[in-house]
Amino acid sequence: MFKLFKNLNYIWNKFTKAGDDFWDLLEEELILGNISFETADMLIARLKEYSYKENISDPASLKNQLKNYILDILQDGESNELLNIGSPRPSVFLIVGVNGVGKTSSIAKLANLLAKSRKKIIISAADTFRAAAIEQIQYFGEKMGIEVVHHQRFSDPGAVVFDSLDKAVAKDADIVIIDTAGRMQTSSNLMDELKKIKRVIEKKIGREPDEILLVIDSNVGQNAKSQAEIFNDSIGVTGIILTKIDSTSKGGVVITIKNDLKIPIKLVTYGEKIDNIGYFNPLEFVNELIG
Ligand SMILES: Nc1nc2c(ncn2[C@@H]2O[C@H](COP(=O)(O)OP(=O)(O)O)[C@@H](O)[C@H]2O)c(=O)[nH]1
Ligand SMILES: [Mg+2]
Repeated sequence: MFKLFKNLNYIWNKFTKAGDDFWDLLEEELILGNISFETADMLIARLKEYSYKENISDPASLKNQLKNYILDILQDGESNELLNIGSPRPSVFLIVGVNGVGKTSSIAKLANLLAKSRKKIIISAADTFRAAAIEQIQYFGEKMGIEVVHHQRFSDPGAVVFDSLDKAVAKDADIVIIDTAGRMQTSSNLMDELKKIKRVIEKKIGREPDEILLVIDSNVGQNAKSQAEIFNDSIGVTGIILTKIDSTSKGGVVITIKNDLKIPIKLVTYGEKIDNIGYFNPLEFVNELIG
């Protein structure tokens, strides 16, 4: 696949039998891979219990069992990695996240991915705050032949979304993908704006957005959890887009986000090219992470 998380392969080869050094090093590496202290602790405790109960201490078997425990977390719950696309049309995806995490570029990638499966997409340029955000998405739209609905800079994002949803109905679009701002004067300002956008959507389509996808930069590490908490508490998050996994060895935080907040990871991006995006695959992820 692609370079992903810090590979733990060396640990399984370094020891012939699990002892204190093995457990300490394994826990340390999990935490360095940005699995939170609590989650790493829980995984190690489960694995130790298994080891003692079953009297199994060879690293290869423990490695497989650890993979199972992580898969348990990632595959837990009714929510899967698939995007909620369907009727009634159009499906509405709201894309949120702090500045610079990769919202706008992920939207271009996602639009391109969905357009390939013959979905008619409208992009809504509702980040009216950041300089050049509108031009950035317009540029992608023109290149991909996807319509971008936009207003002037500093105009009301709610009005852009309102127009985008009208346009989607008029053009019989399948999916509307909404870009949003990542930075305001204060974080409560940003959350208020996102809540307002959400209300505009709800009024217009008579239901919640079909997806509220939080974009997380895999390089930010443990801070990602508090970002997820803030967005989830304010507007509700249905899934994560994990970006920039080509440039990190710290992707383990998504295990914590899934374990603690029950938010599934839906998509990953792994480069700046338009097709550097894929649906999240838990098994692939665990194999990359654990070796
Ligand atoms: N290497 C790499 N860079 C990325 C990826 N996704 C986004 N970027 C870069 O991150 C920067 C910020 O992206 P942007 O979409 O403007 O972030 P936004 O502020 O959240 O909209 C840009 O330079 C992107 O090219 C990725 O998967 N891999
Ligand atoms: Mg942007």
